[in-house]
Amino acid sequence: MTDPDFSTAPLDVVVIGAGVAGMYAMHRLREQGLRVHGFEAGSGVGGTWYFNRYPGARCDVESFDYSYSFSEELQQEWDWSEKYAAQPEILSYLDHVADRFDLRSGFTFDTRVQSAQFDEASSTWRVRTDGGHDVTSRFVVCATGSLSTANVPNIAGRETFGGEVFHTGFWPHEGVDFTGKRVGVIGTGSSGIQSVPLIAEQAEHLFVFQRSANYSVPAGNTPLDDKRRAEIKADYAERRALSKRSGGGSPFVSDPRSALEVSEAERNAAYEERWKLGGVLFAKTFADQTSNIDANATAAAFAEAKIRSVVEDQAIADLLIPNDHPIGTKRIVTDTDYYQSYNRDNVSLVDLKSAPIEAIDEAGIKTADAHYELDALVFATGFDAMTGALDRIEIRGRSGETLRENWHAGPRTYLGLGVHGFPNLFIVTGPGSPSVLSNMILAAEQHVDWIADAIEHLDSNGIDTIEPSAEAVDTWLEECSRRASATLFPSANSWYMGANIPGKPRIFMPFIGGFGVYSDICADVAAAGYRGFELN
Ligand code: N01
Repeated sequence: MTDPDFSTAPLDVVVIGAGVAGMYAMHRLREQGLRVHGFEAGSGVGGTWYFNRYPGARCDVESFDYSYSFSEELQQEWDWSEKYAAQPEILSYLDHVADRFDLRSGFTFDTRVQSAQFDEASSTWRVRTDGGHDVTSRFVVCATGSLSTANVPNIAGRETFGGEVFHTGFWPHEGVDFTGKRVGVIGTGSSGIQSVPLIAEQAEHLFVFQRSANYSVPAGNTPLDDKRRAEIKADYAERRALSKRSGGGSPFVSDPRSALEVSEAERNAAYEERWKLGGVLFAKTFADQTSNIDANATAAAFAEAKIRSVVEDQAIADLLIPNDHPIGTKRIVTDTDYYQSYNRDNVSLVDLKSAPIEAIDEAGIKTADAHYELDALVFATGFDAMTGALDRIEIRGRSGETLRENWHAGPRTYLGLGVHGFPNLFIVTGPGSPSVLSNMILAAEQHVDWIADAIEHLDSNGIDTIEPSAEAVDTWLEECSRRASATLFPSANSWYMGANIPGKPRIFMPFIGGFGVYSDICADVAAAGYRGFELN
């Protein structure tokens, strides 16, 4: 596809990224009559679902909820085959959406934005790419994703490994056949835990290198039949309304009581019900589960018993039971047969807490007490979350300051949407918004709608720029920090806290007050004439 002629006049909007947020931004902003163009590093749409093709990749939000709500026809016509959709089905869905709304024509693919610089005299952004584009635009919408910049730990000798090397977040499109191979997986977050059972089915031997154990709840995935699909579709409006008012963007609410005020029998019955429902919702069985350590301990004990009941060797179960964070304060993983994998003869758990990795060499991994010979190595080591993708673009604001400099002590936004000193730059599901704590598709829609309305407001009032005031950013940071401090989340060494990246400032990045609450705040800000933003 050839690019449009960028030289005739400034674009209205450059969209960075063609994942779920960038795709909707392209649709919504075009519908508003704006001249929009997007750049995407991948060769196709889908973002996370384009890149994360590792075996077992599956969404942990139910498929009917993890889908666009903006088009009633779209949500009625698409048929999900499973309760929790796997990556190939989600990518087909996103490809379908791109075709149906002609979104691909708005993007240049295989192209990474390298820099964006604001010019105060013309109130425009100059955006340059690694494909040689040099484009002027009134607005920039960063739909760059929260988990899109791979973290590959700098382990001594990493480059010397003689076998195949993969990162779960950038999996080969043609798939990988591990048959007959000795495979090492480093990392036991969602990506590692989801891929282990499938790699174990193929590999001659699988070594799972675990630094910290994580809590995982079985997905309880089931096929969806016509009857179930019809039931959900008949009630879609109500389901969406509940999701949009909820804390996490799906139609499930916690029991408002404390886990400690009900009897043990009632509490365990509630946990059992959530456990069967599957996935991360277990963390929200009772309202105080992630704010009261004693309430949390009851959920942790329940999960521990579940792990022990599956894993045959209790010494291995001991290692698989987390002991360094309250349950739910790192994202609970949604798995299929993860713990069962450790009952296989060809799977070994390598405990890095007792014997850390010392080096990678040509033949494999050397820990403090052994050497593991490997044919293939899988880094399931996560991402430089929430700030990584923005950090690698040279974004320069009004005074020439870079976003990187502005965020040197941690990300500073107002509502996660805008940054002081960076007029007309919008971030979708950025730090300071519910983002990764919510259903990312509904969160992206809410943000993009807000951004589109803001641009409409500017255009209909002859206003050139919108930029959060310094005070609004300070106040919002305090608000986010106050809300996070009232929970157990800051006590975990999670990627929410930036703790997985050496040297990254330690700050709880998402807004934890809930998706519904947050949406109301954004609506209220707009209704009050964009309170906290300077309009010029
Ligand atoms: O990454 P992670 P992820 N040596 O950061 C380990 C979403 N997601 O890709 O905990 C040894 O969670 C690290 O150990 P530790 C979801 O939101 C969703 O799995 O730092 N180990 C950890 O075990 C998720 O939370 C789905 O001690 C090292 C692992 O690598 C987020 O993406 C599926 C190491 C990284 O875990 C990220 O998940 C997949 C080192 N030097 C992802 N460095 C769904 O289900 C890191 N580790 C929708």
